[in-house]
Amino acid sequence: MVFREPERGSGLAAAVFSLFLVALVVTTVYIFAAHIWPMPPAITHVGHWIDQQYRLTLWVTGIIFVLAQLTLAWMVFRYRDRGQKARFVRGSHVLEIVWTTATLVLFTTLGAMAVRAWAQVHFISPVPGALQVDVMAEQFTWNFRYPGPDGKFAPTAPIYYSDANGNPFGIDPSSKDTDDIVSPILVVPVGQEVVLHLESKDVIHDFYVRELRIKQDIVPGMNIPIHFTPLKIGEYHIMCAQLCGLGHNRMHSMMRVVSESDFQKWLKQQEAENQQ
Ligand SMILES: [Cu+2]
Repeated sequence: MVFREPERGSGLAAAVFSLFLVALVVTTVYIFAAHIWPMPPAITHVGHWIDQQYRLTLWVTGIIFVLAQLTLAWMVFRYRDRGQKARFVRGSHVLEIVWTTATLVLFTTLGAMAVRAWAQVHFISPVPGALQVDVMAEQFTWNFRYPGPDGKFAPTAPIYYSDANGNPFGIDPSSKDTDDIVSPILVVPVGQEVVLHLESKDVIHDFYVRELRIKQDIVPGMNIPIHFTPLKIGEYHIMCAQLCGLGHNRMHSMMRVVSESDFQKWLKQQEAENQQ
């Protein structure tokens, strides 16, 4: 019987793997630091808070990521196989308690700091008198409904849904309230709070406007309100951020933020078209 001495020494493999880890760290940091895919600037106060929170989280987790990966790379090389005998290590309870507690404190603190932005979107009600708009999502279009001059939404029912007849919201034709405005784009006045009531006719869609830093799922059978105050006049893309079928990539509309007077003008125009 021939005993073969096992191969010793893993210098090359350890060096290659350590270098790979270092390259991974450098590439990852570069992707974030170089702002290769920057977000367009936020146009709401809440959007700025969300950006701040995101930057803070990225810095904290980024520093930990870099330190942890570089330590790993160093360990891989430092403790490579040089023919030494392996040793059993029992671990350290103290260390485990320390890093579990540190992680807990870190994430709880980051969470607590995000409460302001989160609460502003999800728990704090919009101001009374905010502009109310109904949003209907369906495969693969968006429609927006304004209450019209009387300030009231007409009653709707699914049996009246008819895109062909220009009634995507299913407004009851027998209703006397016929002044609702239905539009394929969202037009809102700058500096005013807007409440969107999100509804879907068929599958789950997602209302996403990058500049608002809002991304909200729309679930059939639910009416989900979101609110925001746009602070910058301009045109912004509304995208569906939920893979909702074959035409998902076409499910797109625009949000136009205009001055108060332009908004009133637009409403008047829509009302006039309604009466024709
Ligand atoms: Cu969709």
